[in-house]
Amino acid sequence: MLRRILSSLPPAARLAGLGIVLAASPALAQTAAPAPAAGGNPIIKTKYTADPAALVQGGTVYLYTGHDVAPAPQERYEMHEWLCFSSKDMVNWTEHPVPLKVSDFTWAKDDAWASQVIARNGKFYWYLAMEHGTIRGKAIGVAVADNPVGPFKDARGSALITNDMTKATGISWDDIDPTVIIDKGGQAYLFWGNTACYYAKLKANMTELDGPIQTVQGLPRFTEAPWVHEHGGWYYLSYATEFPEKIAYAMSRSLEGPWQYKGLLNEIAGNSNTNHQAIIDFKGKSYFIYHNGGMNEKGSSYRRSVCIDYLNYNKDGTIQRVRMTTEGVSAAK
Ligand code: FUB
Repeated sequence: MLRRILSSLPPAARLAGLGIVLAASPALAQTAAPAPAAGGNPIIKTKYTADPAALVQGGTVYLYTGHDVAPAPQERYEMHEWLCFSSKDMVNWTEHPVPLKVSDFTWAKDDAWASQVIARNGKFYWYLAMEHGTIRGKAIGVAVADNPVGPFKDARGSALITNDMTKATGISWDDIDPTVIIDKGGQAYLFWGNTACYYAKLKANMTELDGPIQTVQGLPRFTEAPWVHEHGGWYYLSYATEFPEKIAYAMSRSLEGPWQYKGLLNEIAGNSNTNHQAIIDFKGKSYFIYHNGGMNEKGSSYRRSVCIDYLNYNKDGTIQRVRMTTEGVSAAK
């Protein structure tokens, strides 16, 4: 019986659809593999997730991602909304209702690309890359909420960064991949870019620039996906390098540089030409959060999935190469 039903399916459905087919038949369900337990990579197994950004708030990690929805076998980005998940142990994740869509920004056209949320003065500011509706190219907007899971709303009613504000490259997609940090003195900085890495100070209201846009120097072969974090008195600027992308990093004592290039942090992530990392400390351990194209046989550079592995620092503050694993991390206590 099982053989007859399976042989009537196309080959891909025999693999991908096995669980669905078996679930439809109680007799066959007995032979089905048990549903995967929580844990292991990728961490979200119900939908494609990309471009992770994580925010630690007390004993909870909030994970914000893009949502790849391009149907296989199409090889193009199709992304209209951002997703939010939370966890108290980095293994068990709860999905929250979609907190934000491109359509929440009247000035934006499409492309819910990479983003990051930061907390300040009891509010949560979410910086997001989108295609601008009237100014050619990508742009960065900011949304605000009273709660890390939303509801978020456009904080300005206009883009914070548009393509006509940055001139270091001739491309129209250099204003993507925002990352945001507040230094020890309370000064907020926004970094972003593709091909060139830009940064600018933010006013305390977090919704306006506070000075000129500058270009970061000292990041060899910078492609995109900057992520800035602090650990042990050092600032780190990790970024996607070359294409297909690996992740490299630089260190500095100041967010305004000089940045010292330290080499590669992560290799090309399985089945995906992008990698897009976020780095956090949580409950005494450090984590490297990234995406690959490995969730199922339809996974690819355009159907990506967020994964988590450990990040280990050396005594001198440099970082060991990440080991991407299928098992992922253990529950944090
Ligand atoms: O998700 C769209 C783009 O792919 C992001 O902006 C890049 O970082 C890459 O992950």
